[in-house]
Amino acid sequence: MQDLILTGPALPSAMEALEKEFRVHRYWEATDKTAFLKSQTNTRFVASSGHAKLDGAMMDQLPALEIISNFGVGVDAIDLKAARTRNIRVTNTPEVLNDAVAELALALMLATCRRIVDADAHVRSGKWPNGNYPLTGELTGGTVGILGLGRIGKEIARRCQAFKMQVVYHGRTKQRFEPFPYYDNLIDMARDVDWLVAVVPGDTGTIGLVSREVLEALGPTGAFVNVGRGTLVDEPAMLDLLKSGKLGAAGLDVFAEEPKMSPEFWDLPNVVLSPHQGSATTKTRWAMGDLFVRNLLAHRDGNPLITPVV
Ligand code: A2R
Repeated sequence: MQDLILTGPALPSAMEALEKEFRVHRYWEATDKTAFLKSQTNTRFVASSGHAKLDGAMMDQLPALEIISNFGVGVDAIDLKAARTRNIRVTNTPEVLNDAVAELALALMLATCRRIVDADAHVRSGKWPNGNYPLTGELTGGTVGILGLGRIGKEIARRCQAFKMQVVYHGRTKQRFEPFPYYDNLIDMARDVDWLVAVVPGDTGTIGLVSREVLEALGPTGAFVNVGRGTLVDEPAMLDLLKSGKLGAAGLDVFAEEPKMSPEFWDLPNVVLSPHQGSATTKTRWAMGDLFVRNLLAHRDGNPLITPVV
């Protein structure tokens, strides 16, 4: 049996599969990380739970390392350049989570627009008999700008069309075969839409992409939804604009330093908060775990990687 370092807790189904095929060493449980890594100089496999930082310095402590299999599509915790220069392969779990993340994006849009969380609290607190709940907006007829019309972005676009919305998008490149209008400038798109939905990765020059200027362009009647990465938005600026009403509303699944965030978010009535639940369904997490393990097995058995990043 080969040795494998697991950086953080895995789902029971993935754990069972890993333990059947590898001798699993639990990095997150080691109190002395340096001593742990020193004991792993012959280890060729790393299974990353997606959160632990894997930088060049750590890779250097594992001279036999050949592959890092990441649980999740976002690989921003892994230094890909460092992996490439050391001939370390990296895999992720794309596609299998598209529907779940797209569903959550729509759920956040609906909850934000129809004020579902606040309306639920209104009923539970017994206020309904004293008067009707205030009128809300609706998605129908609105325009949504998708920042990142990739695998997940396209699923969000389809669902928005089903809600009778107009779809436009921004990315670094215009996609020839997509029917949606393209904006090469994010501020221009933000100015023209009712909803800005962000689903770009955290590792492709996206830090702070949704700047104060972008959010101001979205404006008091606009809403921002983030199911990508917390780092892609200027979070303090967003908080400031939500507090002053210069940004209408937000539905947020990701945060720059999650699970930490400013408690000021908790008091805002125009915000719906979610604890990074995009792919967190039983079915999708099982499929992610399956792909996460199968990439490791493919490498071990000399087969082509199923979903390589590097
Ligand atoms: O820029 P393009 O044309 O390569 O489009 C990609 C876009 N994107 C960006 N857009 C603007 N500025 C950037 N600096 C930038 N970097 C990337 O994001 C593409 O349309 C989209 C990413 O699509 P996929 O690679 O297919 O990723 P997927 O599977 O949809 O997942 C997106 C992210 C994950 O990395 C996680 O962070 C999160 O959603 O769950």
